[in-house]
Amino acid sequence: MSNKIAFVTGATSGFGRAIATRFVQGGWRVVATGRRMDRLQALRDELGDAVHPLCFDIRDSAAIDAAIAALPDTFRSIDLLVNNAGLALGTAPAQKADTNQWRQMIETNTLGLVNLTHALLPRLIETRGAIINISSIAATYPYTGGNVYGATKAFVSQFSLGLRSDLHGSGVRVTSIEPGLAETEFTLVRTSGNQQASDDLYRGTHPITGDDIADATWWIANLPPHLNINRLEVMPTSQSFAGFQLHRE
Ligand code: NDP
Ligand code: 8X3
Repeated sequence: MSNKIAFVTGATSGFGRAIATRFVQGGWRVVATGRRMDRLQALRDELGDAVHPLCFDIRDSAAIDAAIAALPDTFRSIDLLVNNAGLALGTAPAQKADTNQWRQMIETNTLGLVNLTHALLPRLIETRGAIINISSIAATYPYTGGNVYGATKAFVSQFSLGLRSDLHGSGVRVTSIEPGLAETEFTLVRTSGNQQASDDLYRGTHPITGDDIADATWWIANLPPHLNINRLEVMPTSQSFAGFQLHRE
C-alpha cells in the first residue's frame, strides 16, 4: 500500500475514471473530480474511501480554489496531478463553427487546466511530484473540423514543455500524453449526444480504451524518479496518417 495521492480531473467518465480506478487498485489514494456528483459518488461507492470526490466546474477558478482549500488533511499532499478533464465540441469547419463551443473548449481545456495546475504547484513542488497532462494527437496533426480543439491541445502539449523548463531542478516531472482515437464519451459529447455517430466512428476500429491510457499513466507515474517521459503519442494500430488535400481551380 502506497501513501501516494493522485489528483485526477474528469474522473466521472472515460480516461479519468479508468485512471482513478487503476491508481486506487495500485494502492494510491485519489482525489476524483468532475461536474457530475452522482458519478463521483458512484466511483467512491465502488472503490471505497481511497477516493475523495470533489465536484466543481474546472472553468470556475473560484470553485477550484474553494475545492482545494476544502481538501481533508488525508488528501492534501498531492504527488500526481492528472490534468485530464477536457472536451471537443462540434466538427464544423471554422467558418461555420459555433463560437460558444470554441469558448467552452478554450475555457475548459486550457484556462481550467492552467488555473488548476497553478493552484496545485506548491504541493507538487513540496512532494517532488508529477504532472501528467492529457493532450491529443490533434495537437500535432490537423484535420478539418478540429480547428479550436486541436489548438487547445497544442497549448496543452506546449504548456507541458514550458512547465518542465520552469520546474527545472525541482524534481517535479511533467508529461504530455497524446492519444489518438479512443472510445469514451468523447464523441457523444462532441456530437451533443449522438450515440449513432459515436458508434459509427468506432465501429471495427479496435480503438484505444480508457484502461489503455490508465496503464500508460500508471507506467509513467511509477518510473524511477530520475526518468521523465516528455511526451507519449499513442494511436490504435488501425489509425494512421493520410495525405495533404489539394484544391484545383
Ligand atoms: P469523456 O467525455 O469520457 O470524459 C471527459 C471528462 O472531462 C469527464 O469526466 C467530464 O466530467 C470532464 N469535464 C469536461 N468538462 C468539464 C468541466 N467544465 N469541468 C470539470 N470536468 C469537466 O472523454 P475522454 O475520457 O475521452 O476525455 C478525457 C481527455 O482525453 C480530454 O481532455 C480529451 O480531450 C482527451 N482525449 C480524448 C481522446 C478520445 O479520442 N477519446 C483522444 C485524445 C485525447 P463532467 O462531465 O462530470 O464534468
Ligand atoms: C481526440 C483525438 O483525433 O478525435 O483528441 O481529435 S481526435
